[in-house]
Amino acid sequence: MRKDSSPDRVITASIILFSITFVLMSPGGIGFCGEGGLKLNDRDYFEKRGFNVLVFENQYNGFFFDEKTAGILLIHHGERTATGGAVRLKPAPEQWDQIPAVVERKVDRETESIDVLLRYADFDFDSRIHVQPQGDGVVIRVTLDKPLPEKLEGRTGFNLEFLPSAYFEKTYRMDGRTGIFPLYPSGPMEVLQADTQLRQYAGHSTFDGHGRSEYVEPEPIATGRTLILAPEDQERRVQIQSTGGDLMLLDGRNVAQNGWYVVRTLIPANATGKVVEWLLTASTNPDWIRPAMIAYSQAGYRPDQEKIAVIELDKNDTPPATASVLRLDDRGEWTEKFNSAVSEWGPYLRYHYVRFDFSAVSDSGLYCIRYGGMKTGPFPIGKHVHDNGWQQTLDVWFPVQMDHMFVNEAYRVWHGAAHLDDALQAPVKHQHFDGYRMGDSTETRYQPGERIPGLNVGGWFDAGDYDIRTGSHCGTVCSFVESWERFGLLRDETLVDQGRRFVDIHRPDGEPDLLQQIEQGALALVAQHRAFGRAIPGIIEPNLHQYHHLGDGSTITDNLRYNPDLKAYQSDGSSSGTPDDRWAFTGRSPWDNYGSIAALAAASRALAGFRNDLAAECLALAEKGWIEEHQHPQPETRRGFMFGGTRETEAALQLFICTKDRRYGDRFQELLWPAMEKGANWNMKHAVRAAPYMDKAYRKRLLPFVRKYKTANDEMLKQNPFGVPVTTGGWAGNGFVIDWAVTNYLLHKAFPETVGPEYTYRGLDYLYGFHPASNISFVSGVGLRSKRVAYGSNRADFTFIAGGVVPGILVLKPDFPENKEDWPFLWGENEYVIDICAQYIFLVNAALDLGKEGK
Ligand SMILES: [Ca+2]
Ligand SMILES: [Ca+2]
Ligand SMILES: [Ca+2]
Repeated sequence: MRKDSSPDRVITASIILFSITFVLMSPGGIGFCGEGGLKLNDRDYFEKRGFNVLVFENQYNGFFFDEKTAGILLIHHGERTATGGAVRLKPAPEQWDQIPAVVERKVDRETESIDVLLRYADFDFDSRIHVQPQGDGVVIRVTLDKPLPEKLEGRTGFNLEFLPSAYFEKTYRMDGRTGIFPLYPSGPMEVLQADTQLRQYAGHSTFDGHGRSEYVEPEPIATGRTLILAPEDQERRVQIQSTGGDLMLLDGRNVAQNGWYVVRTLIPANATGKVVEWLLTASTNPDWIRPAMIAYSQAGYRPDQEKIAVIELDKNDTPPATASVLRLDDRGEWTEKFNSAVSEWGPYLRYHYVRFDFSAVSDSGLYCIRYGGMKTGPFPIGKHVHDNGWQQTLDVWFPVQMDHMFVNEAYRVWHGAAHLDDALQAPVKHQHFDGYRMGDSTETRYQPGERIPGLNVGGWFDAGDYDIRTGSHCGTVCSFVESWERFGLLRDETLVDQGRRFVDIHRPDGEPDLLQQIEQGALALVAQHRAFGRAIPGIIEPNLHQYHHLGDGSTITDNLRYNPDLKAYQSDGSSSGTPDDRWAFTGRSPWDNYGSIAALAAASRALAGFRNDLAAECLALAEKGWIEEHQHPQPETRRGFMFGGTRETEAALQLFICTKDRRYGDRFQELLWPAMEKGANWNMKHAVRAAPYMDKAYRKRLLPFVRKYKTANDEMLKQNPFGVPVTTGGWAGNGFVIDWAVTNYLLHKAFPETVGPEYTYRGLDYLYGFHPASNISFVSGVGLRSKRVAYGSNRADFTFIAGGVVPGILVLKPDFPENKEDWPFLWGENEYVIDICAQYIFLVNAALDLGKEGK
């Protein structure tokens, strides 16, 4: 999904919960116990112990369309189990189906109700949703002022989507008929004529008819008036009664693996006033207290580092005053080694927090933390604990992401050589669903649709999708070069053979893997400069029905050059008539071009002595690009621009490091200092990276900013109990935390008297489990318990790619931190991306370097 929207780009996005009128009825005889009804709380959602109903607090933001975080949401015994409650135009809407805009949302404290006015502009169609407590549930009522537009008759309904993984291995009952929720999608389908399909995002289609003019929709797996989900489970039991039309239960996964179980009632034709009314009740445990969560590092701690656990508590919990650390002996017995009072931190989001400082424990060994009746899993303390933290990211995760290569691992093939049919010039005036766009001209010497030679080389699948996104490639290459220059990582566990397009994991080939990855990135960037004389924004599948691909990247296209003389799905063996070749988006972008100039300059240093010809070409292209970009200057309009951050700054610095030419150094400072005045925290990462190459005056000028930065670091402990920057955008913030921790490492190296090592360790601990909501490590395969369900290319199998770093904790408005480990498909929580993974390699090595300071 990844476009340049993640939090170190634009912190936007957010999610609004739509409140629908769920009426929790007294359900009579099925054991819906609870103490009283839902109350509208001061955060504008309906609350009772063990159950919350959020009504469009989180809205569709239009950025990635339906992110399954908007509409009416249910949080049931601490888990978000339902989402997307809204009037929808399909039985099981996919990500790119039309979403309603919220025209108005009114919270009425007098009547304790929430009203939302929704609009589908395409059809000039408005609907109102009213949600109000009733009995011990909510009533959800849909009303229309005007009847459904004719085109929407028979296909418009009120939908609420239940999380499949929350109901796996559970049953349902529809009007007394019982069923088991399907573990794997297998429900009945209906085939419909393509021309009856409602417009999807920008006229694209998610369905590949393969030459047939049709599409499919799921049919109900159960129909009736009263549905009970999970009657056997007090923590998950929800009853929905429809007072009007039938309820239908559908399995959205039949059309899209990231679909949910949908409960829906159709809106009748020619009707106004109340058209749908549900009474929704959830069973609750009146004494429910969410178990305490002890946040700590699953990877363990160095003996000399700060060691803090943050304990997250239900607001109804009464926290014990002390916690202890136990040590495991060789007989398997735990002995208390340390105990101390916990210190109150206070409320943050929806929980209550205390902190437990056990820095005093420093003997090597295996430990756990005990708090109240809880014990954590074991974690090590020792000088070695971070030694292996970065290796799987380089050994496995990056090789798996390599585009244009066949990637093997022992008996397993991850994917074949992909995108050998790259690439065609993208058409003009085109808005792509992954954020790319073309203006009125190609701004190249190529005609729309024309083949561009030489682009089928190098690069990585940018994220859980498969595009070459230039911006993230530049960040990745720069970070790799920084790891190379700072830490000299010679590790060689992977064979990379560019000539044969062959990669073999766990097979050393005598060449450092890091340099081989730098080469992989440089080849893709150089190919763009050869073809266009500059960088372009990226290369991506043209069709939405290709883009949502899951699995082997070599099967997204047919790997045969498009030949317009053949019919679609016809091939002459070397070309085909299927228009599936990727498109190069070629609009002029100083942001991408300067990023590319920076990356090529950096790569030229690392590749010198390894691939001399490529190194020389990288530097020549960077210098030529710099001159040409200045010949027609155009403002950069991306990353951090509001804080004066530009990629020209990065390009100037990298060229200065390469050439020591004062012109670059002067331009760097000319751009940097005004930017520091505008947004020092944003631009500090550039400022500190330059410090080793600049004179004393530079350091002197930087020092006051560094002092302020350090103060801001310490202030973070007032904002949240973890003392790291926790973002609240629609893409969770691990990238931001890593960036911050790395910047602090560089500051510590440059200004050791001002900035200590603790922030770097803290950022790493955060990734490894020292964070809200759960204590899982966000790096797959690193730490005792880590992400085993993530949004990699293999997500349909509910699995992971070792060494990948996920975005982490998404904060749903107003107060719900979430990272689902039983559901891979929430990209804002679980999608690995290349530049963040590269920075993670640097961060672990930074921590290892701190360990060598001999404290
Ligand atoms: Ca992408
Ligand atoms: Ca190697
Ligand atoms: Ca093709």
